[in-house]
Amino acid sequence: MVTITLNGRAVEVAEGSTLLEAATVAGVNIPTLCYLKDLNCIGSCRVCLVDVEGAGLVAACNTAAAEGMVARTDTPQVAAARRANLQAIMDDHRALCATCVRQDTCALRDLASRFNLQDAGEALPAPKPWDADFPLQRDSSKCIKCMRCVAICDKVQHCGVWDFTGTGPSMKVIVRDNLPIADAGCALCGQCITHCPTAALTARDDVSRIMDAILDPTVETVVQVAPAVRAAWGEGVGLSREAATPGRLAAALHAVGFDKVFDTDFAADLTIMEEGSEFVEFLGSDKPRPMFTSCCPGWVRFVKLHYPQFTAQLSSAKSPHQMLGAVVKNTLAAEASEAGKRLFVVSIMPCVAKKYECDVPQLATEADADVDAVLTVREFNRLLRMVGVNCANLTETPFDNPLGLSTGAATIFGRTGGVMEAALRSAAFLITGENPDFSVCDTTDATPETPWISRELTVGDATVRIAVASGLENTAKLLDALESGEAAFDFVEIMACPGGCVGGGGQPIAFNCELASDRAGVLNRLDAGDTLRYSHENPDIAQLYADWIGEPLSHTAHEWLHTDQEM
Ligand code: HC0
Ligand code: SF4
Repeated sequence: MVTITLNGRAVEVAEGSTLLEAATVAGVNIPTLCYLKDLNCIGSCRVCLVDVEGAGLVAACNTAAAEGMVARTDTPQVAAARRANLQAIMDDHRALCATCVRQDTCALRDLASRFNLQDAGEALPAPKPWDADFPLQRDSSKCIKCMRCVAICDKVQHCGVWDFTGTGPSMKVIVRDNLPIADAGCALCGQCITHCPTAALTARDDVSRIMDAILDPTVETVVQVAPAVRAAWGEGVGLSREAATPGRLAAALHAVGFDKVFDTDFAADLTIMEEGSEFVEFLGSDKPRPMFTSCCPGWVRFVKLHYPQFTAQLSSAKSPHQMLGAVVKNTLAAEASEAGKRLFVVSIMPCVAKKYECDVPQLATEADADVDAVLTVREFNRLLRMVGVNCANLTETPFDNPLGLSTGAATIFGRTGGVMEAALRSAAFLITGENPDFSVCDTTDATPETPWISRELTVGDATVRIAVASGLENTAKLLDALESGEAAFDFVEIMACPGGCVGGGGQPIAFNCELASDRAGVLNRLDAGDTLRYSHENPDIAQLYADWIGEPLSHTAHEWLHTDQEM
């Protein structure tokens, strides 16, 4: 341990701590822009300056706290130096705050107001054009060169999409090798968006398309919400975790004007029926191990772009929201058409890659594209604010039926390990005829910090080796271990975003605050409190099979719910 004096008070911290970490221990706030814990401690924004006796002004994020050091954060000189550095950043930032999608969550705007800055670079030139169709959008005139996107994409997500050229004032963040973004190996996880302090990186905005559909009298709008949305949607509209219930979420979706409000959780149960049955067949086959889950489109893009040798091992099951879209388009179109309408399916997702997934042509069925448009949770929050929905006053309502009832197994899809846990609950039943104990399938120890977790389970006569990973750097480590033979599994769940969809790139943004595990707790509590906790016990799923699909892996199931991953 070392002891320093910070603002006149003794603070004891672990050896190797930075001044910024020491300040956190002492409860002293130091503003930051470029700092990203353990990933980007480069002191480039110079907003975290502190005054160290004998050394002068230094960046707190990359200066070690040394024994006997005396430092101050609370002098007018420190404030003036931070303010001057902020002004320089602001002068080079095209500040269009009035219409900016990040106006409530911009770390630069927050500090500009806190440091009483008067002028900004509104008059700067517009940026170079960007691929307007790509789900990840960039406005280089808002980039403050903090390098957080470079760090997160390279060190956490293994994609290395971002790079920089030049030095000093002419330094610029660019797409690696100046490639078009569509060719740069981007998995579309959206982590660079949620870790950008400004609106330099955003998701493509599809709110206007959805408004047009809602207002069109010839369109019947059908909306569905992903498992992880229920854990986070309230953050963007000021609702506490307790108030942001699934019932209030369903009411909010009706309030913005959607005609039918269904739940992706229903289709998560359907996915388990299909993928669980596929896995039981796979176990009895001599196909190469392991089988991988395929419901996360960031992961599917990543494997196809970076580890194509594993593509053939993806489950053929479509992701739940694509399955729900296919079921809606195949079972409800006739009724809508009799009423003179066409169906328009919208998915509210914690994810940016789903915007790409819904446009993949081979996922369409004969009836139509499964899903017509995807909104992130942030866009949904904007829609709620635009329509003026007072979410706190909404009376809770159930999701519409028959595609609205779900089990706790489906709810936990939204956190890392949840798909595996839900699949094991039902695969064990399919093999033994009995429901397994929940503790046998428990994956709650899967975290973004562990490269992967693994188990060896006995199911009937079979031994099943499973692994779960989230975050694409962790995923790359696992794939490398599988390739070298250092690890061997039968079934592997991958989620591209650290912590799974709860930490998704389409979730509400909280600067320098990782909320995935807190949100996972919401899903775990919903699962524990559910009367139905096994996908195969969802009565409406049984009805869907009886009325339309026959049985898992039937011809219709293949037509509607599966795809050829190698296409
Ligand atoms: Fe997920 Fe999904 S669990 S990918 O994280 O499988 O986005 O929440 O909707 O489709 O259900 C995201 C979340 C989903 C899908 C589900 C899967
Ligand atoms: Fe990298 Fe993900 Fe951003 Fe793509 S979306 S550039 S993979 S962090």
